[in-house]
Amino acid sequence: MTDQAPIAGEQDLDREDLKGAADTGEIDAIDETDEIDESDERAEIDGIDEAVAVVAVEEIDAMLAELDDDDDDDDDEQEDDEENEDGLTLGAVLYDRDGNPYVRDDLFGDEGDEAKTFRSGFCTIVGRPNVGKSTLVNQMVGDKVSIVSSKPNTTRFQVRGIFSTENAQVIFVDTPGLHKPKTTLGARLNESALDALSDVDVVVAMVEAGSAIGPGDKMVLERAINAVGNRSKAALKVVVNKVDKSGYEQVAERLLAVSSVVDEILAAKSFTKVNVDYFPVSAKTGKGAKVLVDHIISSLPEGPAYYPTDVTTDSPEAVQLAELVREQLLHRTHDELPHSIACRVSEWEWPRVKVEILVERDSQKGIVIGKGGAVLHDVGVAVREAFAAEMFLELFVKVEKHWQRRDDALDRLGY
Ligand SMILES: Nc1nc2c(ncn2[C@@H]2O[C@H](COP(=O)(O)OP(=O)(O)O)[C@@H](O)[C@H]2O)c(=O)[nH]1
Ligand SMILES: [Mg+2]
Repeated sequence: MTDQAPIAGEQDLDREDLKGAADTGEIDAIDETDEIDESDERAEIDGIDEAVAVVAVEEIDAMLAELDDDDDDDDDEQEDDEENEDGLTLGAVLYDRDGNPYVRDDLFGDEGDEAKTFRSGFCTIVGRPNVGKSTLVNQMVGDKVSIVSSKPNTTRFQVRGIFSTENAQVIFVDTPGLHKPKTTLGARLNESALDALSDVDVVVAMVEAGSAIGPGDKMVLERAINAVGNRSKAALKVVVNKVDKSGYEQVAERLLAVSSVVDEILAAKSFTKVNVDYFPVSAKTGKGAKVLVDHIISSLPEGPAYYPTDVTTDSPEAVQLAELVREQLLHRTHDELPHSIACRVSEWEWPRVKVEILVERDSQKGIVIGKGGAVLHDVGVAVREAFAAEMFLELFVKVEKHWQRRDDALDRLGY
């Protein structure tokens, strides 16, 4: 992987951490008043808003304390291992001859009924472009399944990131950012994000700690609330992301602001049963992600694993590869160009692979190729490093006029 691409390995929250937490069933609620130390007078405060703020500040204190405390990691891992053994659920999910998963709960004795409960379901992440949805999905899954860049509208597909523990499987659905579309591609991206909100178990609506809750965020929250509002079993998790960039007063302020917007929307729609929790998170460092994942799992219905438990995405390899090429190009291009780039694998004869890079204008072709082919060369090196060193990767640049506005081109690209 390249240094531009945040991946799980570089971050301090790893898959085992998440697994351990889920296995032990330890749930570290930040919105529930019973989690507050009873000696703390602030716990007496009546009313959700204050409770959210109090716990949020405590949560962030703990997060900051952890930052100085890297040595603890080994001990934690050991503890998790021990607890894993205690809460063992042996192969509760099996696969039949056709590879379909099913649950056998008659294989074990009566003891530990709770541990045997297997939960599974879909969790869709929505938010304005660039708030950090893809980064969070990668962080929660513990693998790089969705590409990330500082340019808005990087994600063009619904990307599924699959996270499995012994007791649960969450299928995270990363979506393109919800925004006001200017092109046919933009309209399709919005549709795709809204599509992913139908029939979900959990919706994560994400805002950023560093900027005020604007009209774009309100639209996102409204869509998210609509998706869960009439379904008593669906839950909404509101995430305030990028807390690593803000002081905790600002984070607490943002948590309060977003919760009052949510309350307003709920009141306006007369939804009374919506189950909403608030989480301060840094998708980039992983702080707060484990708590969030635990909560998401506890909100899932009982059900079998939908995917084999050792896969982290259902994106075909050719799509993953084309996306990695696009990610590297996004890191090296500016202004309007990132939106004009599309990539697709045109030949796959492993280890020989050809990827076509589409741009919209002749003038863009030169920029993508770079002086003496320098840009393409660097992209190729980074992609091979991230994907497979033994691959022979050929990159071609083609001009396809106005592909973003043409249905036929979008169909061909799978958008
Ligand atoms: N500082 C900081 N940056 C973040 C965090 N999460 C995401 N980012 C950055 O925000 C930009 C957009 O992230 P991305 O995941 O592509 O956002 P998306 O458009 O919502 O999917 C990237 O440059 C990320 O590295 C975070 O928690 N902290
Ligand atoms: Mg994204």
